[in-house]
Amino acid sequence: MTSELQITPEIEELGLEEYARELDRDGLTIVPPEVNAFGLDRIDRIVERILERAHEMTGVRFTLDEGPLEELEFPEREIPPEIREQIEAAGLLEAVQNPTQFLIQKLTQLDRLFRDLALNPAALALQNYLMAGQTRLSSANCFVKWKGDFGYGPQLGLHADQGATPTPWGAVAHTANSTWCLTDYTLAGGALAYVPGSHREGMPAPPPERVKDAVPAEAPKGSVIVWHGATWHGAFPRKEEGLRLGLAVYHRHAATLPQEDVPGHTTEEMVRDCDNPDVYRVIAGLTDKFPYRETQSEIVPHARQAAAAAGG
Ligand SMILES: O=C(O)CCC(=O)C(=O)O
Ligand SMILES: [Fe+2]
Repeated sequence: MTSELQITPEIEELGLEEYARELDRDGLTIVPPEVNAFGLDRIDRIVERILERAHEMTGVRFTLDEGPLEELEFPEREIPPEIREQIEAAGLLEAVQNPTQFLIQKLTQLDRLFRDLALNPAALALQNYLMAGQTRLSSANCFVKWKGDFGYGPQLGLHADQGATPTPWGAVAHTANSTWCLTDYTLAGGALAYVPGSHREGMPAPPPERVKDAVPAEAPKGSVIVWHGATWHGAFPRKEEGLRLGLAVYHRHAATLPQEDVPGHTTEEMVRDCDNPDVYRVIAGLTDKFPYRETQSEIVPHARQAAAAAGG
């Protein structure tokens, strides 16, 4: 099958053709640290900020080798009985009641390092390839995950991220993910799971039997995993001590709603304090016409000056 997506000048300049072809074929590609060139020194600084923030949010210290140093519990949630039955039938009760991960949100506000990560030219070029040049930020969240046999349950939580947008889907992505591996991604370590080629199925979730087609996205720390919003993915449970940290820079096509109100919370100060203010302004959605924030975004007519003078 030939692609309807066009290789862009940025893809060629950055030598990313093979990654673009893989995205097209499999719906996912892994760009290693030596190709994405973000730099492992900055990845290390990001890991430090994440561990600090995890401590601030939970009151518990985390280390890469040991995970959370104290036992954690989530606030109890009321689940209506009929929903609880559905969750139980899907084999997900344990995942819902005792997850072994949590999310740190709104990271582009926390430190410029996260804005610089979102500006990585290789990751952005692949996002713009998937979205025909119209990529914007949707959210930036870190998945902090530790040992747990259950994870997302027997179905590995397989889903397509662009499930909220209407089908039929086309080649151009409504959303797409650039997840940065802040630690090594391995099968036993709880790597991302995905079904190669599933972006062509055009369905928000696979039928249960397709879990057998899921493979791990194994990658060394500092890699960025880029996948189409239609690609079925989830994750394997982490069987080892320690942490798996995955930083999801989630993108949307300009015509799709963001998860975070990125345009609303991006200040001029944040834009100036990053690697590339002009590009950041665009991906944050600040140069878009919609949604407008002025009371009146279109021009308004008034009585003609000459007529007003003659009449008065
Ligand atoms: O836990 C994971 O690695 C999968 C996360 C996920 O579904 C996503 O980032 O869209
Ligand atoms: Fe997802």
